[in-house]
Amino acid sequence: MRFVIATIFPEMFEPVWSHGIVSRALSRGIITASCVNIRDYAADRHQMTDDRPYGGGCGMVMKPEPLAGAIRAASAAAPGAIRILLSPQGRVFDQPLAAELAAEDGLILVCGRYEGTDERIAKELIDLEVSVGDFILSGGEIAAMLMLDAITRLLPGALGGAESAAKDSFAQGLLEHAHYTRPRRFENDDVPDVLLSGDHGAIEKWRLESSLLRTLVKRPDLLKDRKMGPEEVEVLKKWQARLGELLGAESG
Ligand code: 9D3
Repeated sequence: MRFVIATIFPEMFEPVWSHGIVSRALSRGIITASCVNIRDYAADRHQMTDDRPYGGGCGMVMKPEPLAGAIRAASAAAPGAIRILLSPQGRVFDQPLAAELAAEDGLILVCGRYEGTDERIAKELIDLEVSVGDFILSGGEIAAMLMLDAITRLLPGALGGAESAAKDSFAQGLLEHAHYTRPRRFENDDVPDVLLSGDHGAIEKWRLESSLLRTLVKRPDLLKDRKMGPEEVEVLKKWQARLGELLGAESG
């Protein structure tokens, strides 16, 4: 996967290139990454990248010429790459979109600043607009970093264990089960016995139950349109019965 970032703040990405999974994917040749500085394509003496909005109003708008120059330079560096504008008006980024984008050869991530980008950029030079959620950021850079991380970890060989990404509970639409490590007793709180039993069948069952109950309590929206397997139905039926007994005792 080839990533090219168009930004006025390429230095913001330096810690991303030099840490963790993205850094390892770079050194393994799983991804390549470069930045195009939008300011380098500004024509005037002061290299301005913003200007006042036509029609008036407060705030500044990103000028079209430097952005167009930067996007064309990025496209030349990554022919065939999908050109993505990070924008609050885009399709909301989620795991399925991360998986779709991970299948591409190249991604150009265009980071806006100021109140917005000149409309003619999105119309002519952008294939897809992406938002990372319903909250207000100061620009596209942090959104681009988030996408870089989520997409890179899906690429073959990027993670330690071969199947780590596929096994991620979130990839299966559930939250992760609870995790424990040493010590066995921490501040008078013990690790569940089943995890020390060595019974791998029982451990898998406990983990599925932990995943399902956490999802039911913390993120019921995730269970809503998800088709469940027979083991999952069994676990939830068991809890349904337990709650039924409790409520029966309460009302009776
Ligand atoms: C104060 C200006 N806003 C009116 C409510 C409009 C606005 C313009 C520019 C809001 C945010 C931004 C900068 N944001 C991004 O570039 C951005 C973003 C975001 O703010 N939220 C979620 N995803 C993204 S991707 C890029």
